[in-house]
Amino acid sequence: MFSLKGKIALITGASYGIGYAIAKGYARAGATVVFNDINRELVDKGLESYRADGIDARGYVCDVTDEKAVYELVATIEREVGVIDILVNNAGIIKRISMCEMSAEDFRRVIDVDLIGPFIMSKAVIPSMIKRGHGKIINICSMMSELGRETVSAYAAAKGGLKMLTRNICSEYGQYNIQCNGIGPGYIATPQTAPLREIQPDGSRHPFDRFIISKTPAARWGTPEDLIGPAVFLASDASNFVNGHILYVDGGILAYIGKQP
Ligand code: NAP
Ligand code: GCO
Repeated sequence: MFSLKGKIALITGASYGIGYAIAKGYARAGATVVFNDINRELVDKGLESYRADGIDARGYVCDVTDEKAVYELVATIEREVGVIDILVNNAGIIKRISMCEMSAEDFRRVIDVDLIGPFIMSKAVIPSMIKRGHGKIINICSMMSELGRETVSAYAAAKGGLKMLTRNICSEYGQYNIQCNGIGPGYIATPQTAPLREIQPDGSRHPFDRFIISKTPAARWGTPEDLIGPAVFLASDASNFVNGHILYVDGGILAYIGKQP
């Protein structure tokens, strides 16, 4: 029931990082992997990585916030590869700026990519899922779907909204055997969090790095590979009665008050 054989999976923003790891896991589980990224350079870089990993992935350039381009992308994939069975809304950005210093334009851009992008991608694939009688949508949420912190107001608002969009897609389309769930990664070692793990000039670990280690019962940062099993589960028949759920893959952060300093 965990096999993805015969399924076509589209993972957005999957040239590297979490999206790439999930796509690799899907390929290993038997799926045909399709991905998009924001420019040709990233798509080509991604294709090279997939080839090196022995994965025959298809890559397309598409900005998830461009509604016309998204509908063209889905139509092209349906023509060239087949109907999308699994959509992972992974593409995302973060801008770490204190709220009162943040422009409305910057705030809007984060909401655009992290929340409106998944909205557009989901509504572009749902009609064919309804016709097929099944579909899986997995939204990559965040700890910030539940918690706030300084400088991530736009990102937290987007990821909190993405949690509720997940529940609403479940509510509106569950009757068509479409399951829409979220994965809430904890703090994962990818380029997006590299600034939070930079070694300090004196050679010590970044204060935020030490802080996350103290807040995580697993006492380590997650890796993109930690997300593969949960992502395969939510894309497979094993989760056909799981809907509207946010599966936190955070090493226990959300359960833990944190180690006494
Ligand atoms: P990331 O840098 O956020 O990767 C996101 C990918 O999406 C990049 O390839 C990025 O391209 C692409 N992208 C950005 N805007 C796009 C757009 N408008 N259209 C299409 N693609 C776009 O790295 P990540 O850490 O692997 O994050 C992946 C997802 O997990 C994101 O949604 C992130 O919010 C979420 N997440 C990350 C963590 C973590 O600790 N790393 C934890 C929880 C959730 P560019 O390289 O050009 O930006
Ligand atoms: C931050 C981090 C987090 C992670 C992730 C945690 O600045 O706090 O970037 O937001 O990206 O979303 O789940």
